[in-house]
Amino acid sequence: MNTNITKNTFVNEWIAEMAKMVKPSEIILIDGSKEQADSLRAQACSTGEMIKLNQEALPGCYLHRTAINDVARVEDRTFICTSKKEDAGNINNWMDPKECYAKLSKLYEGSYSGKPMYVIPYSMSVVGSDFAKYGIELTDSIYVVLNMLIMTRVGINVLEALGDSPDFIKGLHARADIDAEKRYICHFPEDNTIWSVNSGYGGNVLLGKKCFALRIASYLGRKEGWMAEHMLILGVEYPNGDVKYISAAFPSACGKTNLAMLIPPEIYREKGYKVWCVGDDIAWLRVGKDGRLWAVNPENGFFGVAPGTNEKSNPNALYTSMRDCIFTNVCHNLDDNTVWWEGLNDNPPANALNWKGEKWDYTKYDKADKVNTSGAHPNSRFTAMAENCPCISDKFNDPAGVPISAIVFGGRRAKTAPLVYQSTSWQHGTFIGSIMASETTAAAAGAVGVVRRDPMAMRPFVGYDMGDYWSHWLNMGKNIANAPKIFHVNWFRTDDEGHFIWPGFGDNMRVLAWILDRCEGKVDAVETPIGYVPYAEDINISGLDISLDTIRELLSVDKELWLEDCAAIKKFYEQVGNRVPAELYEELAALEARLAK
Ligand code: OXD
Ligand code: MN
Repeated sequence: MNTNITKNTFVNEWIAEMAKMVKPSEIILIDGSKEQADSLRAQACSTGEMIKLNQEALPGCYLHRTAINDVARVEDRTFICTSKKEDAGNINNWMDPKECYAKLSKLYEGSYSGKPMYVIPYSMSVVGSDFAKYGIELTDSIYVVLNMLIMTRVGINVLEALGDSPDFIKGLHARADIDAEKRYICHFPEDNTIWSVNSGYGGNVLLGKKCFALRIASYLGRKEGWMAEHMLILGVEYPNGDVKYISAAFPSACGKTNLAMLIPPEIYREKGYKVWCVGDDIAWLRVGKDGRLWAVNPENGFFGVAPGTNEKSNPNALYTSMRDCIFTNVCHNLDDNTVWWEGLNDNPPANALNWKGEKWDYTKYDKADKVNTSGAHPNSRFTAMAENCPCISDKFNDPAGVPISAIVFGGRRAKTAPLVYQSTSWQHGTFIGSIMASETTAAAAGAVGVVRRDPMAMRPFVGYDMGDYWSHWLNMGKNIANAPKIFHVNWFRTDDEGHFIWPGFGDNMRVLAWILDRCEGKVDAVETPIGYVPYAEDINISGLDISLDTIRELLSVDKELWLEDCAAIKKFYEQVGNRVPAELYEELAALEARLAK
């Protein structure tokens, strides 16, 4: 078998070594051409791996179903394999690299037999740019190839940019038996290597995304002096044409895609305000020559959650998903060969297959048992091209990225966090990021949700020790002469009946406007124990059915709740271990002292 399929001997030798283990029938280089992609799509449809949808309603769109035991990222089977356990830290699962290579080699052995090996050369960020990092993913799945073609920049030009360098991330993926008990998503940051086996689900197998652009990249960023973050990037255009950029980190399923593609309310639109999307999930950030922090979205598409996406929540995402898109695990409407998901509209199809491919009866839908009764899986996805997004920023392909004015952290908190507050310094902002948390909706009526600490929304994605990661944040702050201001938002505050108080979605623009006004020094704020909070009058509520008193309530800080939170934060820091920077303990002590006054 010819394994010399590139001009790079490091690539060829690695392919040969992997091929010896997985034993493919042939090796196919993915060249990024339309002809090759068309032929792979046709092949996937002929085997049932994909279903071609109604091409009039959904041009270029396809449906794929994963195995029913393989529908989400698997954090408990995700490992950081550093030679020293302490370098992976307490929050990550760790395996000794030698042991892991040996264990997984057995699972990979012969796993491609009878199937081709697809070699995908891809770039995270614009090929040839200062931000760009290259990877090669080997896979036995056409679905993976077609998703990678949307999510990353793939093609021969990546190999040309790599030249004869050994500096690429080696990713090996095999579906093997899709055995959940033998599923492993393993990262070897010291070897620039990712091994994924026994899964066919996006976040586990599209290796450019979480595995490379967050876990491996965060490790590289620390080594090289930049940051890889779980952040959307958006630009707010002012009526005079100026655009200010914000990056924001929220835990998974807290509305990053919706915020990134926000449509401002009428009162802003009529004045000429617009919001442009640069990215919805990942930001790579570097200090520019001008002393500002510059960001790119290293991805080339969106891997968005389908349920809940609709004309109100995110018309831009809906439009983007209506062409050249791969839908995964959504409901298949057999009457018109289109797709449907919970929250799309109030018309579930009567003649449909559910995400498992079984005949679906929408009248049996039970909110308490979504996985078994819904048409679309709660984690069903659309893989859509950034260039098809109506609000994609004209800076999306700019190799320099965009200058960031504000960093925003956020979580889902029923009571504790106010609608918005601002840190008093970069160090305090790092502290705010480190204590980020989100509440799961509690099953028992009336019970408060379970709080999961998710620092910087990176809990599942830091490729090294969390304490070291916070030190890296503090160090970065020292090198950014003109650092972004750091904020925290909470769209999810509820009243005593558990209803959300803030309308969210497009109206979040009102909070972004305050944030940017603060960055420009255009508005005052109230100093509270947790940071700067807006004067209620400074949140624009014109056109909203909300009173100033409600805004006051949304902005209130309950000292008792915060003191309870401090105790929980202390416990979490202890869990993170002995590499938590002293500066963060100082911030915690100072917060407690201010609250106790
Ligand atoms: C996530 C995602 O799980 O982006 O965060 O898919
Ligand atoms: Mn994400």
